[in-house]
Amino acid sequence: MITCVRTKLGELLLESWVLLVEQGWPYAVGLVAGVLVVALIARASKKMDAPGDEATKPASNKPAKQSSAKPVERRAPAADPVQKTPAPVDPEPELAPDAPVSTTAPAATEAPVQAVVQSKPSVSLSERLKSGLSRTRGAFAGLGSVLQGEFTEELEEELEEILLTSDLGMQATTEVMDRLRARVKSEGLKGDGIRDGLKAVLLDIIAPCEAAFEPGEGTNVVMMVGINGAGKTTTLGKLAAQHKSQGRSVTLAAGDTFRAAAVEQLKAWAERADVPVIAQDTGADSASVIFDAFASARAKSQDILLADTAGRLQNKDHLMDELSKVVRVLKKQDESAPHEVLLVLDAGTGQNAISQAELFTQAVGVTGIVLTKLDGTAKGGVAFAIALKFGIPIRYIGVGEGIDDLQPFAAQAFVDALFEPASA
Ligand SMILES: Nc1nc2c(ncn2[C@@H]2O[C@H](COP(=O)(O)OP(=O)(O)OP(=O)(O)O)[C@@H](O)[C@H]2O)c(=O)[nH]1
Ligand SMILES: [Mg+2]
Repeated sequence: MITCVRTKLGELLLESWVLLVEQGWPYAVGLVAGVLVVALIARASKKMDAPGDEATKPASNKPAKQSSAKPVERRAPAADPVQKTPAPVDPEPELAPDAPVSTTAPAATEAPVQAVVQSKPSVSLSERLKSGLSRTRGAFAGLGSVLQGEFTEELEEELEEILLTSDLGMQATTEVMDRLRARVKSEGLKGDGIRDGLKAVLLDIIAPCEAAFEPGEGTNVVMMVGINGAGKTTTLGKLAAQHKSQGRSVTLAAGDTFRAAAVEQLKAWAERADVPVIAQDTGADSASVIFDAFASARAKSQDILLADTAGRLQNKDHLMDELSKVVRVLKKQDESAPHEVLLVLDAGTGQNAISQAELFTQAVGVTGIVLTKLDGTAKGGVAFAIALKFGIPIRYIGVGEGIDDLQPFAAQAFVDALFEPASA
């Protein structure tokens, strides 16, 4: 626009020069006055355009710029739907400085837990156990179509395959088949009778493992051991809540000093279960943390000290030695400590659980087993293999990530769940 006005002025000045020559000065003066007026208008319009001189910017740009500025957004957070996106972001930076280093850890662990807890009212624990065993159940429930008539060689083969695919392992499968064969022979079982016979054989094997831990006098130390990610800390949190609800005083010991954020994870569980936790920094000596925690818990006459430990592979000798050291130092305070060593087994790890049970028992004398993640795709068969080989009590079953998702092991319910029809 400015360029256009300037061109016009040039033309007018030229015309006034021509008039001065051809018509005399009065005409020329009149024209020059007109030119001056046009020049003033042009100057004024140039000032208005000045902020960027981008002639393409419409006048409406200014209000638009203001509406996208932050102060405007903060003033009316609810009115503008676009501002709902930044709204949830705001609390995070506010929270972050409050908590030390690992604020994100408890937040991350809390989210899924809450989700599971919220979904609970509609699904009972036994329902979740049944659905947790759905793979195994699928295989066992299919027995109906297999078990018809006589106990033939073909049927034996099919049964063997079902047991193997349900994670019983070769040794336990052979034992189960031998016992079943003997029953079929002595009782003349056929069809559905063979199914009931199998159920009875499995129950015979697993029933002796149904034994609850009964805390004794004084402070009972319960130590959680197992491989990485088996569910030790989660189970510990659930246990804290259970003991507390049964009227016991509980303290937690943050013995996993290896994994960054492990302490924060435990603190989050302590908060949820509303129990105190004794912790030191990551990298501290696990044995000394648990030793100190035991001394403190005894001084405060606590009923239960739940000690977390770092996950470790059972075949890493130096890591297993560290665990043995925890037991050794605890015994310096109380020869009967630890009163319970809970091996936490992810039910989905299959036959590797046998090796875990063997090597953890050698290192720290496992006194009880927790089978976790039975609400997932785990097959329950490994429980029978462990029962046959070690006879260690199975104390609990983990059927979810929520604080209440820990069931005392009940052999009959466990076996029944394996045989539940898929539609149940
Ligand atoms: N679905 C389901 N998830 C579980 C169960 N128990 C634990 N988990 C989940 O398994 C994951 C690992 O659990 P943790 O308790 O941290 O395992 P950990 O043995 O303490 O792991 P490390 O300390 O790393 O050795 C988490 O996401 C838990 O929520 C369970 O019974 N069911
Ligand atoms: Mg842990």
